[in-house]
Amino acid sequence: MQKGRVIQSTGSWYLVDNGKEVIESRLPGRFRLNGKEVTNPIAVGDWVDFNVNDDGTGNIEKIHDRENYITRQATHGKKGEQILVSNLDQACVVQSIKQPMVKEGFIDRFLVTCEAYEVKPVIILNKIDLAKSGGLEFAQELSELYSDLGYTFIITSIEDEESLQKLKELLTDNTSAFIGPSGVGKTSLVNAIDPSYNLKVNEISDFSNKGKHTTTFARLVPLDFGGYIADTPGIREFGLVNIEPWELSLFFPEMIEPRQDCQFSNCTHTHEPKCGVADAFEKGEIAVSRYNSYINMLDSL
Ligand SMILES: Nc1nc2c(ncn2[C@@H]2O[C@H](COP(=O)(O)OP(=O)(O)OP(=O)(O)O)[C@@H](O)[C@H]2O)c(=O)[nH]1
Ligand SMILES: [Mg+2]
Ligand SMILES: [Zn+2]
Repeated sequence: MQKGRVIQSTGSWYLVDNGKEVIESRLPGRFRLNGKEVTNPIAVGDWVDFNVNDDGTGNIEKIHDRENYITRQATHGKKGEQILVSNLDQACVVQSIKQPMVKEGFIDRFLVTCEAYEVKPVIILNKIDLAKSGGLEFAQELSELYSDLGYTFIITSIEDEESLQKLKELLTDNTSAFIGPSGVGKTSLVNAIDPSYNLKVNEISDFSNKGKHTTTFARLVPLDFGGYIADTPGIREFGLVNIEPWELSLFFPEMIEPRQDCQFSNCTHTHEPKCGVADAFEKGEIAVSRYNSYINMLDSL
C-alpha cells in the first residue's frame, strides 16, 4: 500500500501523486455507493492509500479524513456540494485591478467564508501593470485597508518579476488554491511562477470584460520549488455559508471591538439603537466598502 495525493480528477480516473510519480488510479465501486450525496467522493487535494496493479494503474483503498476543504458554491454541509479542493494551507482570492475590475464585495465574502472553513485567506491583486494609466492609488488603498485588518495582501503582475518572487515565497511548501472570477489571471500566475506547467490560458476576447471560463476542473499542480497550487475555474459569485445574521460581524475583524458596545447582544448593526458598530462607522473607523459588504451579506443570509 502507498500513500499519495489526488491532484486531478476526471470523475472516473484520479491522478495520484506519491511524491515520485503520478499514478492513474480508480476507485472501487463500493466507495461510490456509500449513501453520501457528494458529487464526487474524492476531492482534489485528498490524501489516499492505494495499491498498484500489474498494469501500473492504481486502486484507491482509503480516503484520509480531510483537514479542511472549500466548495464551489461554498454551501457548507449542503447536499450535493462540490468540493473544489481539500487539505489547504491557504486560499488565495485573486482579483485584477482592471479587466475585470476588482470587486471588494467578492473579497469580503471570500474572507468571511474562509473564516467559516478555517482556511487562512490571502488576497492577490493582479494585473497591476494595467494601473499605469490610473488605479495605482486605489490599489494602494486596498492594500492598506486589508493589511491593517491583518490579512496578507500582495500586488502582482505577470510582467513584474519582483512581485512573482514574492508570490513564490508565499506559496513555497504550502498547499494553496487560487480562487476568483474568470479572467483575473489565476492560470497565468501559475504559469508565470512555474513555467513547466503550460496550463491553458485564453485571451479575454469579449468587450464586456467578463472573460472566458478557460479552466474547467480544479487541479493541484505540484510546484517545482515545493508545495502545491490549485488553479480553480473562475466563479462569478462566492456564496455564503450558513451564518446567523447576528454572527456575521464576528467575521469582520474591525467590528469585533465596536460590537461590544452594542446594547443588544443580537444586534445586526443596521437599525438598532445604541449600536457600537454604527458609531464606529460614523467616526470613520470602518471603511465604507467593508460596511457595504457587510450589509449586502446580511441581506443575502
Ligand atoms: N496585463 C496583464 N494581463 C494579464 C495578467 N495576468 C493575466 N493576464 C491576462 O488575462 C487573461 C486571462 O488570464 P487567465 O490566466 O486565463 O485567467 P483565469 O483567472 O485563469 O480565468 P479562468 O480560468 O477563466 O477562471 C489572459 O489574456 C492573460 O494574458 C497581468 O498580470 N497583466
Ligand atoms: Mg484559469
Ligand atoms: Zn450593533
